[in-house]
Amino acid sequence: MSAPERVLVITPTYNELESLPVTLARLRAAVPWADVLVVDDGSPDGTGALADGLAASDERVHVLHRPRKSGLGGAYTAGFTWGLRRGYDVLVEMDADGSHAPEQLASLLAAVGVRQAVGGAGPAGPLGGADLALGSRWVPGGRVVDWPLTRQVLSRGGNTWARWAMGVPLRDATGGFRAYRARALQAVDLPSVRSEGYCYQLDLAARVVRAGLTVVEVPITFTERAAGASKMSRAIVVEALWRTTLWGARRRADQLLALTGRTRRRAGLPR
Ligand SMILES: Nc1nc2c(ncn2[C@@H]2O[C@H](COP(=O)(O)OP(=O)(O)OP(=O)(O)O)[C@@H](O)[C@H]2O)c(=O)[nH]1
Ligand SMILES: [Mg+2]
Repeated sequence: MSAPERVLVITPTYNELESLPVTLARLRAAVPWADVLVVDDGSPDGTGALADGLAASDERVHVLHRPRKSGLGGAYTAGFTWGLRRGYDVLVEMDADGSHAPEQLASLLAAVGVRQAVGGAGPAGPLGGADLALGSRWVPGGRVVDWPLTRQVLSRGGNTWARWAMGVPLRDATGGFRAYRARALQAVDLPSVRSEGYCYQLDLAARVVRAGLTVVEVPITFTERAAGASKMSRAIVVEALWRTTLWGARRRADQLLALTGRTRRRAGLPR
């Protein structure tokens, strides 16, 4: 009988004093066998100290402190690196602000084949699921609650644009509620990822697809945060726009070069 799989839920925080304890309590109740890593960027409101307090009384909770606010992408890369070094089988991204329902985590875990997530009958160990499961707002069954129309339009529009520019057939590649098999993260070459914000999510999903691994989208209900302030900014949107445009232009140029090469070869000309 194989050992149960080890799951690490990574939750980045910046000024989430009100939200973090609620989110962690829900998570520990929903998936008590998963470990948690809070990655705090020196939150001035004391979220880091609060997380240390929670970790002191719960051996499944861990905290990684970074000195200052350095972006969501870097926080996740630091968390993934921490988890991969410790041999976790599955690494999950989940926001602290309550937008991602811990009660829906089991369906993401089931999609990457974690047997504990489907009731634990039979031997533990991989069921042969996907390499990456994306929590998706924009597939049938997916929903958003209390999210302003402007944000919905931005998210849907951004995903449509990214799908076209990057050629990645995903409905919601910018979301931050997802479960990776360790092998998917090992395939993406984390140290070379430069993107932040939404772009980080897109970048990683595209890299997993291009590595030839399997990505599935699982419907989720995304709920607007009840407390604290959003860290979403114009800079994050602008970054996503210029990076996807650049990636898209490169992809089209590569396609064009490949096409020209094929045509010249067929005509018997040197390339
Ligand atoms: N460690 C760290 N966490 C961050 C940083 N920026 C945002 N976060 C956390 O990442 C999660 C998502 O950030 P949000 O502010 O909710 O941004 P968002 O979900 O993209 O936007 P909203 O839909 O407006 O909430 C939250 O748990 C934040 O506290 C950062 O620079 N460092
Ligand atoms: Mg949020």
